[in-house]
Amino acid sequence: MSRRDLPPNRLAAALLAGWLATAPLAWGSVTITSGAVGILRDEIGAMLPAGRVGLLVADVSGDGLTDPLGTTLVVESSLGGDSDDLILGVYQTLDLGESQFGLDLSATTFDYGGAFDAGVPLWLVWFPASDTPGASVSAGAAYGKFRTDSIDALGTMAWIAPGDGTNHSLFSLDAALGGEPAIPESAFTANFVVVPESGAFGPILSGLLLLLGVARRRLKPGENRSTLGAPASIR
Ligand SMILES: [Ca+2]
Repeated sequence: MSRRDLPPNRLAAALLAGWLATAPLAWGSVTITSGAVGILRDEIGAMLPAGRVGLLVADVSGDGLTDPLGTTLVVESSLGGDSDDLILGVYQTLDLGESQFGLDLSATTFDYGGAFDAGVPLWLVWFPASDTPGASVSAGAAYGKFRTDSIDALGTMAWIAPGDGTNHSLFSLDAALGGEPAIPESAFTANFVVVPESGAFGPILSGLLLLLGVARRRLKPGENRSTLGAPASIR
């Protein structure tokens, strides 16, 4: 499938967006008039079905993304519930054409304020197991995150907050959807895991301490620790 195979209405919208991008309509907000990302995949590389939740996130401090444990999946919330990573848009996967699933970013509007201004990195974040906007992100869930400084041939912006008062189109597509440059499938795979609640580390830590205790008891004077058969991680 090539970009020529995208549904005519989406292609027309993309072309219109490119024209509108040259004509700022109003100061004080940014509008992504048209955009799409895909094909989005789960942690084993399988294409997501319809309805799975994805986010557009601004990393306001530019220090990377906070772990999303406890994030409420709504606009103006933040990753982890209290971070600089501001949620600008909440979407659900849909058919972008010929049963290729991703997110339609069209009609996303956001305002700058405080430390959030043009130039900060933007991110796509998606949760293969989440199908309910407004719900919270659970411990141990797989998620994906993506951004690039490249501008797709259909787009007018990279994943960087654009100038105030401008309209843009934002596309990042893999080869199956005709991306130029094509995004590798691995970049759209959910390669990250939400960390467990801090309490869940207790049993793991206890196990490690027990293992260290056993190793110490088996150590005789003058004996080399490396001969004790302890796991490589504690040698
Ligand atoms: Ca951040």
